[in-house]
Amino acid sequence: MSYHFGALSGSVSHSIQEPHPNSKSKVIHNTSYRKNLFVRSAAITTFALGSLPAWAEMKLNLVEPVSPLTKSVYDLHMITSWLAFWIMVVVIGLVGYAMIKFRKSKNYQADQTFHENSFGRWSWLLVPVIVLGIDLSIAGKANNTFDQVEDIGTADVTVKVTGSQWKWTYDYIEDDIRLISSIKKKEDAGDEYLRSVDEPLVLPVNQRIRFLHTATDVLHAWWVPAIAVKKDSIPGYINETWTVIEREGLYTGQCAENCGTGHAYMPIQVAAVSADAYQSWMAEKKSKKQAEIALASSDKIWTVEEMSAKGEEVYNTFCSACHQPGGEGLAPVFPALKGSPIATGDIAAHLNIVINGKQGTAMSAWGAQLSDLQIAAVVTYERNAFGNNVGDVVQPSDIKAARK
Ligand code: HEC
Ligand SMILES: [Cu+2]
Repeated sequence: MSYHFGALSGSVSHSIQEPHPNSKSKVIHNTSYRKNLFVRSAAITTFALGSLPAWAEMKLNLVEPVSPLTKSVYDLHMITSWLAFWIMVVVIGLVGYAMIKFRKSKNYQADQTFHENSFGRWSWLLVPVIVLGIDLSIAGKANNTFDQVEDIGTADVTVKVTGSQWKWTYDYIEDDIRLISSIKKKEDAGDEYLRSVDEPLVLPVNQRIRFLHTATDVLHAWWVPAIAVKKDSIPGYINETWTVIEREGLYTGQCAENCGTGHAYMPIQVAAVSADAYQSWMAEKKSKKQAEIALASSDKIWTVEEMSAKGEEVYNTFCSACHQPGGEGLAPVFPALKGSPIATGDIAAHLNIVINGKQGTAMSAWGAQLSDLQIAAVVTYERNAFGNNVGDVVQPSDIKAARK
């Protein structure tokens, strides 16, 4: 043991009862080190004070909750953090007190009769009982929160949330409306890049919302800490969460399951609006959809120019992230469409890969996600843009036929 002590304090071997043989001379053995320490702590303090405004900006705590469930998660976090903090204060205080009060240089001797009085005898029992009591009351509170998480009752609005590489698809089950929400491009997002999307999920406040979580390819997790708890999105399974958003606002989150190289590029935004605003937003979405359907099923024969113009929009929304705006692709994973044998060759093969996707690659089956008109438009665009100049036009009726 003695060599161990020696290594730490630079002293020679001695017993606890003996005073430190040369305590005075050993305490301050290196003044330049001390000076150095002083300069360093002064520098750190100056820096810390100088950056006070930055500190005020910095949010150290969890996001402020705005739903009953996230509030109880937040409360749980606060109560455990404060308990841990005060336990730490008491324990460090006691250790510090003991270290100073009973220090070796004062020649203190351990109390040899501690276990003989009643405090010494009962504290061994009491302390664990108190600790266990605190543990159990936290566990009880946590259990209530878990019950609340699983309290899936009827809902006013049901949204199926589907994660895919790398976007979110929202289906409003009752209203049969679908949103596809992707990251907002850097040039449009500015400072909000990686935190903003092109199409936020719109929800009414003070209504009970049910989320059904699933995924099309790999595990994702839809996570908006202010309004809802996090559950995995698993292909082939449906997980359920719920919320009641109590305040209007734009709430931000992100995919919380490492889902591949684009994991960082699938942010989430939820716009919580008043019931009235929600109704009119939904009405507008519906009439837009109605118009799309009418247009897609009309007998209108589209020209190459009309189709390509429409297709450019579709392409820039859904395809350009991988195939790039100029169709040059991103070697080696995302093939170029510019001069691609498929995009300039047989129409049937082109329609096939767009409608059915390609198993085991990032190319998903767009047939399930886009309308006949959208697919006809994007395929026409691909065949005529990027200098492909095939010159043919695909009609919505061709897509209808190709889907069978
Ligand atoms: C997430 C990335 C991604 C997105 C988004 C995407 N694709 Fe693809 N696409 C791929 C990959 C990967 C392939 C190559 C598949 C393979 O290995 O054959 C591919 C292949 C293709 C091909 C065949 C090209 C060739 O020469 O092999 C066409 C055509 C195509 N995609 C069209 C589209 C259209 C239209 C859209 C939008 C509606 C789209 N893609 C969106 C990843 C993507
Ligand atoms: Cu993801």
